Amino acid sequence: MRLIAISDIHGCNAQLQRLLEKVKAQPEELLFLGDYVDSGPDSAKVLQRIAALERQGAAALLGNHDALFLDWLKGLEDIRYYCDVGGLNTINSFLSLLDIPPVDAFTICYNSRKEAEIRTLIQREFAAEIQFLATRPLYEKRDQFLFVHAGIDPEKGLLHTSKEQFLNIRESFIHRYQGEEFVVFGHTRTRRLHDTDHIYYGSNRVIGIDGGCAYGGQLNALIIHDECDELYVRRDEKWHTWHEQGADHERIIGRWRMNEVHVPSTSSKSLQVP
Ligand SMILES: [Mn+2]
Repeated sequence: MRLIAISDIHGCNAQLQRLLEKVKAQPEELLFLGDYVDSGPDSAKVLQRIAALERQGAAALLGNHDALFLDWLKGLEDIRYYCDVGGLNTINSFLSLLDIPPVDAFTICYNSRKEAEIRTLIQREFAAEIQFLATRPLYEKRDQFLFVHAGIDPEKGLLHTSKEQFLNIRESFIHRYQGEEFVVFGHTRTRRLHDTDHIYYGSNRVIGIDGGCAYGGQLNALIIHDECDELYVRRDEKWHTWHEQGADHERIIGRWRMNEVHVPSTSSKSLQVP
């Protein structure tokens, strides 16, 4: 079975739909690494799509933005901060599913009665989606791969990583992780790690996949079968494939193969998209 990881969709429902059409995955092959909401235009639809796939067998983790949205719904997050990090589009994506016109930032930020009204409405009308989000796990293990939103504590390891670290850790994990398992993560845009939106294969067995789709980048799918492939859609919705043959990639896949009982063929083809 293949494993297909996708992260940081951030309301980019059109790109997600195209990526899924091209990947042609079975639901149980899919792992979503969180941050379904905020910034992009269609957070509510993304959430409904992910919840449906999860019911069919996909894995779906919690991201820090998903946690922020839940906190705002519980009255634990300041609306001005939440709007600053893309939350207004999330709120309006839910209102639009109810055929309610969008609320502007000024109204929701400075009219607490209106804010409470909208919060109550979303809680009532989207109880199933909110319950889905509130029950997302923080990590998923498959064979020698660990899937997380942001990373794990590089010193203490998986079992002693706090929720805060699972959702928010960056450089200290990415550069100092030295564990045996491959860790697939989102959250930190790969452009910050290697100057492109493609998947980042660190020589220390970390694989970053956040292509920054909601910020003008691309939505990546890491496809793990007998080797790692990448399929992606850029925000302009044009399709490309890309198959890294660089040194880090070869090294990391080499290590993975050494640990595998089944040694895959080296001649397997990457996915080709016309
Ligand atoms: Mn994140």
